[in-house]
Amino acid sequence: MKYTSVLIGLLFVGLGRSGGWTESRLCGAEIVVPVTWWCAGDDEEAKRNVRWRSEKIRSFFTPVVDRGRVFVGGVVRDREQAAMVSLAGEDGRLLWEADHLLFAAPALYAQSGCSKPTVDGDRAFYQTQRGELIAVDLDGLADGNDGPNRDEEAVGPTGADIVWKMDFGERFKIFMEDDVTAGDPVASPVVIDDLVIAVTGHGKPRGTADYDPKPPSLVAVDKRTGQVAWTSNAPTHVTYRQWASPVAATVAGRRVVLFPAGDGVLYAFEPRQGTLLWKVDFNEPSDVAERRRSDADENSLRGFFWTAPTVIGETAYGGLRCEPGPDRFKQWPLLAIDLKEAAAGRRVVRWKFTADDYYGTMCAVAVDGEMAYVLDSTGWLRALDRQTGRELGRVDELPICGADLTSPIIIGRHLYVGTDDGSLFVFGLGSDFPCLGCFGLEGRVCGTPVRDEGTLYVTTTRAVWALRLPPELKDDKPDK
Ligand SMILES: [Ca+2]
Ligand SMILES: [Ca+2]
Repeated sequence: MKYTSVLIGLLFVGLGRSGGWTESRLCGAEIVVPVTWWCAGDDEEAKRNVRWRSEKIRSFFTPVVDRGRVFVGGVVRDREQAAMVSLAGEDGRLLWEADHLLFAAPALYAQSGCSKPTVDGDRAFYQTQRGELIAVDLDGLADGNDGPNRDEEAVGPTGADIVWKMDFGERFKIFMEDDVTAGDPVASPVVIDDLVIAVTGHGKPRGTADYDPKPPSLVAVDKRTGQVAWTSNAPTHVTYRQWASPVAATVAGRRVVLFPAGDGVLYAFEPRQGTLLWKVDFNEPSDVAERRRSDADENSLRGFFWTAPTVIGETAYGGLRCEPGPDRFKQWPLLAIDLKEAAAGRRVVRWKFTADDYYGTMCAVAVDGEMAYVLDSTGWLRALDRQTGRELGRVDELPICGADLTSPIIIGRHLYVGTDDGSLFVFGLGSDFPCLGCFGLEGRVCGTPVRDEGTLYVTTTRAVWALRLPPELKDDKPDK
């Protein structure tokens, strides 16, 4: 099922506003939270909790805060245009806006727009839903027109300064569906030294075996000029498409860029030259064999990365899922894979989590010193022992209703989880992870929140929010 059709099928009931203790009833779910910080509306309570909100852009992705500015990729003008915007951290006013064409698609499908940007120095790099890689000047045109690209489409004080851009479809003939693809996630590039490394999104028509192995899936570009440094056309076959972001890591003393690919294999490249160093398959061989015995078609044999695995030290935590649509093989395990062993050519699974009621995840795993927190595709939030993968605690039935984009994230000493009904839940850490409260927003909360001093920035499919951190959430530990 596409994200978009998930969205259509939702019944938004929302949180009941009834003072102190609050019940949320959505899709049969009930959760009791000790306090709700109401943020929607114009009343005194919302004014107390909200520094500002901007309806300039709607976003599925996480914002980035840099030197007092908030950068958000999404869609604008009732989803008619993809855009990257820069908002002032103090009041949310628009500093600049870069507009990009969307695939010609029904407006409802046009949700993903532009990716989460990656900020490096005075530049941001991001990708569009149409398969473009864009470099933009954080200061906009206010400090002049920078870079080889001088053909700015927007002029005036809020025009964006595009430094360079590359169209993967035009340049490499990658395959991208059009109207259906419009609702898919968009990968974010990673910057390593002078190179921007990006996943092109190359895929194949849904439900077919028709994959062209020639176009590259991973491209490294000089961050100053936009010139191609190297490309890789690994993998040679994909399950569907590729939208998990690359990850910079150090494994066995060597810097690598990890590419979570469309065949469920994690590829490690030397970042300067693009030499493939090693790879490790996240598909369990026994699972693939079992699916083959069950007469699975070729597109159901192997899962692919819906999101990048979480790399902590030399362990990668993550799981795979199959092609969107009815999935006969729902029990995709969550794995902790030893990357140091992988670099030595050995596939060592440190632990594998499965359960009769665990159907896999499409989200990133949040990991701290003790626990790995995973939000599964039925809306259950579980705390697993980071060393063994044993389940130590869970919260049943968060009002997710098939949420497939929101990842849990640890900020300071708290775990944040956004849901489809406009709630942002906050939990304490540990195996019992008690619910501490909930922000009541509007729109789906799909990107993870970002904290900057006493402000929490959150994007939803309705607005960008700058929230005042309640005193009970201010902690004394630095952010992780
Ligand atoms: Ca400029
Ligand atoms: Ca320019």
